[in-house]
Formats: sequence, structure tokens, C-alpha cells
Amino acid sequence: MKFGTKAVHAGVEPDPSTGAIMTPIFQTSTYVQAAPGDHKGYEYARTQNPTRDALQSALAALENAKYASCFSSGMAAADVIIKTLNPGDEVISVNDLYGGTYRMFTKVYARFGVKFRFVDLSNAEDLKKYITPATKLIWVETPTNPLLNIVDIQAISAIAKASGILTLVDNTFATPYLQNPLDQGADIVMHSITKYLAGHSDVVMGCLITNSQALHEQIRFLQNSCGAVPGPQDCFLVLRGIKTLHLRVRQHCINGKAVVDFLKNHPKVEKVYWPGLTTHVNHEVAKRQMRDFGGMISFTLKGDNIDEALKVLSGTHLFALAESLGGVESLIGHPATMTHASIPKEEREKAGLKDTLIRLSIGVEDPEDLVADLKQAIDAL
Ligand code: P1T
Repeated sequence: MKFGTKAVHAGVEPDPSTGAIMTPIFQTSTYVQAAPGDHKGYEYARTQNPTRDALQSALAALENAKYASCFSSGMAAADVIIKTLNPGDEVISVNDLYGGTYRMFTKVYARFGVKFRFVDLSNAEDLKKYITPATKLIWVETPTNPLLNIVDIQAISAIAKASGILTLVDNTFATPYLQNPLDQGADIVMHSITKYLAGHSDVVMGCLITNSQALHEQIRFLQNSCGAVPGPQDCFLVLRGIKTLHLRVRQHCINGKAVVDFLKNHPKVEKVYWPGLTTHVNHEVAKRQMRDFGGMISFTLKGDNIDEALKVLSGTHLFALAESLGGVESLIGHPATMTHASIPKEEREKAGLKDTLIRLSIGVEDPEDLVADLKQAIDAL
């Protein structure tokens, strides 16, 4: 089955009791049993919920996987993966990643004795330098947030696997429409569903997807033990959202390219960060592992003047100044003070994240209007 057909149909059957074409919102905390242990597969809603089950089946299908588990946020999904580790275990992570993930690693789990190393994995061979006998997990974002670095999933997963190490890919920026990390050798895919999968800026949710039954059981055990489950109403909204994932992401990509074409020719723009540019250091890897290049773009202005960057950030009318990404409406953000403020300035700068960087989440509006909005904000400088 091709992607668009799966997005519309996967995981969703007409409701057996009524024929309702849309999966009902099973707003219940518990399920009645005929006798102790004699039930219909549902006991308590932290453990199972039919609306959540339908969503999990749909998400597994979109990533060509066997198992998916949904969580109350992207961070809750990430949290469960780190809880599979023990004190003394080491995680090698990309050095450009969502600030909240960095915060959880360094401010929460470092206290429990898990060690994190943040490195540039643009050249996959470099991974070998950082692996030690204690390394248990490679944490990859590709494209990364917010610098749009590209990591070669096949090469990284192969190196990790040879040492018995798991690879997780946070696939939030690419979405399963553009990239399927499990097909390329990764062991676990994570999504902040909050973003493109939900797609309408009205839900916070996350998921973990894998083909390994053992990993899936561990994830389910930890989720049921610790409790970060999403509500059924939110699962319904995401089921609805993913029916148009392919249509939305296609438009995000078209609009992204239009905005990049404008930015790269503007005399006031210094650098544009987008994997579709032939000048991107890993453009060839992106072409191989992604189907298109997405709608996340970052850029800096000539002169690196923070006041000018702040003026552009407050000068757009269609682009709303806000955290988050992946919704139908375009957003503009300032990673240094917003999404990545929890990474110390020195660490940000080591990874190449300047205080003057502006991040765009390109929506599905008409591209001419988006370009005109950016043009008036930059021309006003
Ligand atoms: O916000 P939440 O659903 O908990 O997801 C966290 C998360 C995980 N991974 C990536 C790549 C992310 O971008 C995020 C959340 N990011 C933002 C809110 C942002 O504006 O970048």
C-alpha cells in the first residue's frame, strides 16, 4: 500500500458496534469485566485504550513497523527510552538537538548516573571515536533542530549495531512521509507528534516505534509503570490529522523551497540552513535517505546583528512568533531565547547555533504570501 492510502486508512476500521467510519473517542478510565480476568482485552485506561490502539496501529504502518506506543508528549516518549538505561550507561547524542531533550539528558538523567556525550555526527565515521564499552544508545535527530544538520542513518546504525548499540532516530522534523529510519537500520523511531503528525497546533503527544518485540515490551512496561499516556480525545485528533499528512507535507516542502529560493537571493541574508540546498554539507545523504527536504528552515542575517534579527522576528505578520513547528500555519522562532534557551550559550555556540539564528516552520499557506511577509520584514531593516 502506498503512503497516502496508508495515511487515510491504516489502523482504522469502522466501529464494530455502530459502523461509525471514524474511530470513537473511548472516554473511559476503566472497562467492566464479566468475572475477574474475563474481559475484552481492556482492563484499565492507563494500560489500554481503543482510540489509542487505532492511532498506534496507524503510526506503526506509516513507519513500516510492527509496534508503536503513544505518550502524553514527545518528551515523555524520550523519557521512557532513557529509563531503559542503567547508571553508568553512556548515550552518544548529536550536538544539535531540541533544547528540551538536552535539558532532560543533562539536568535530569545525568543525576541518575547516565552519561551523555554531545558530538557532531555529520561524518558518520566519527562515531567510532566516541564509542566505549559503556555506550548503549546513539541518539540522532536528522534533520536536526534547529540547524538542519543531516546524519547518515544507515551508516550510523551499522556502526552502532556492530558494537551491539541501539540507534534511536527522532524523526520529528522529517515525518514518516519523508523518511523511514527503521528501513535504514535504526532500532527505534521517536516523534514529537505535537508537530507534523498532529499538524494543527492543537495537541501535545509523542510516540516510540520499533520492530523489536523485546524493546516494545520494555517500552510498554515502563509506560504502564510510570504512566505518561495520552488522552483519547487527543488520540482522535491525531488520527484525524494524519489522514492529510502526505498532502500537508507535500505543500510544506513546496513552500519551503519557495522560501529558501527567496532567502538565498536576498542581499541581507548571510546563510540559509536547509538540507535541500546543494551547498548543504550532507545534501547527498539527505537526497538518499529523504524523499524531499521538508519545511523547516533556519537562517542568519549579514552582520550577525542581534537587534536586526530581533526586528525580523517581530516584524512578520503571517509568520507567528511562537515555539513549536509542523502545524498548517507558519511560525517564526528564535532558538537562542526560545526552544534552545536551556542549552548553555557556550554549548550552543560550539554546535554552531548562533544567537542571531532565526528558525522558520513553513506552513501550508500560499507560498507567495509567505515570501512577501518575510520580504517586508527583512526589507524594513
Ligand atoms: O514538545 P514535545 O511534544 O514534548 O516534543 C519534544 C520534542 C522532541 N523532539 C524534537 C525534535 C522537538 O522539536 C521537540 C519539541 N520541539 C519544540 C517545541 C520546538 O519548537 O522545537
